[in-house]
Amino acid sequence: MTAVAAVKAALRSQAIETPSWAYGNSGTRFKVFAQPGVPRTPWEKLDDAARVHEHTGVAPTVALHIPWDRVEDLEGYAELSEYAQERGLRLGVINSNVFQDEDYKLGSVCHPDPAVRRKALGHLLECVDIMDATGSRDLKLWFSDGTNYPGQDDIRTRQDRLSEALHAVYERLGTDQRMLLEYKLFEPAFYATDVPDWGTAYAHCLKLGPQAKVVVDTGHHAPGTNIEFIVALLLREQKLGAFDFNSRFYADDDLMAGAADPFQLFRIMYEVVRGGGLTSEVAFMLDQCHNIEAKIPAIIRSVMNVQEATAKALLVDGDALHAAQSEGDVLAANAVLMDAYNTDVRPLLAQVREEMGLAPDPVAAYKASGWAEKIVAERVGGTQAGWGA
Ligand code: LRH
Ligand code: MN
Ligand code: MN
Repeated sequence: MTAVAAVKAALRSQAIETPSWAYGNSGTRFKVFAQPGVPRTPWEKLDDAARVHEHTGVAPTVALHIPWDRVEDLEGYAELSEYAQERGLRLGVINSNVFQDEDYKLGSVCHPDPAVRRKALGHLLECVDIMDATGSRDLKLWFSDGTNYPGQDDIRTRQDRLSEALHAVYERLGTDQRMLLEYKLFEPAFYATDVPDWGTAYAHCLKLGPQAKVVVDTGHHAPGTNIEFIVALLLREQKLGAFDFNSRFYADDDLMAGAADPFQLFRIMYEVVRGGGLTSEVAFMLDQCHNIEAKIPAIIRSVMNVQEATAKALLVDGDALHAAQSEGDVLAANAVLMDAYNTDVRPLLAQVREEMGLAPDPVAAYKASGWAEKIVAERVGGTQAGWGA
């Protein structure tokens, strides 16, 4: 296989997971600008996700968020999974949610009250039941737990409580299932977050075992953090389970992946390629909200941005880079990386799409499809994603 053929093959087999909540209305805490035609049910979210996959060819799975995508019972989830399959999709990561109930004011699995901890654990275990019904491999855990004031609760005891809950969930996993632990620097807790960084997540996952992996949400770091270093390290330790891709300018902005800093996304994807992470062992998810822009084309654009970063990463001339690095030629090594980054990969990706039987420009194809007009006409009273409002 020629080098270009190998790059194309890798791009064809790439899979980017879209989040159900990106299809619904969302906003900031100041205002939700509702858009006409947004999905009213999880089923309709899948209808929209099918459009994204139809035009990009690389977005075959959809992440659910429970309870935002709650259906009646476990049979309902199995039906939802069948519905997805009928549309050429599969249900992906199940995202748990222990951050929106009144009871969770002082935390969920780290709460001082054992009754609240039991309730939170009950939800996490219910999510594994849902994974059994949907056939999902991964459970994603993000905890809003933390404290706002020094002395508010005992930092170490909270780690013990966290560990206890994580172990209980781990025990419940089937042999083919995994749990993914997501960290976030701050928010909603402002003094001490219980899983604030990759190190904390990694330490817990290491103790749990091989089915526990870390999620890197690109919006969850302090400004200036070298995220690609974290990616390289986690891959090296076989502990990188997934990405939540999005862009940030300030905090957890959840803007379109690759919009704020495409160079950072390229550097991350380079480490993924370098570390052999471009496989199904790493779930490449988007975790974003589209507050003011049209949602479906924004999701398509985000998928394309991840593809472009991946294509550039795949184009890095490994031999030339290695030679320059071995010789200690700083400028030459940097130039090899920059050459790949500065390549316009849009024609290559258009070609890949055409070879897959797709239109070369997915956004234009979506606009021409009439789907946007159809959903506005047919769907009245769309739902809120449940996040950021
Ligand atoms: C938390 C987070 C986490 C949630 C999602 C909606 O900030 O990144 O992944 O599940 O947002
Ligand atoms: Mn996230
Ligand atoms: Mn987030």
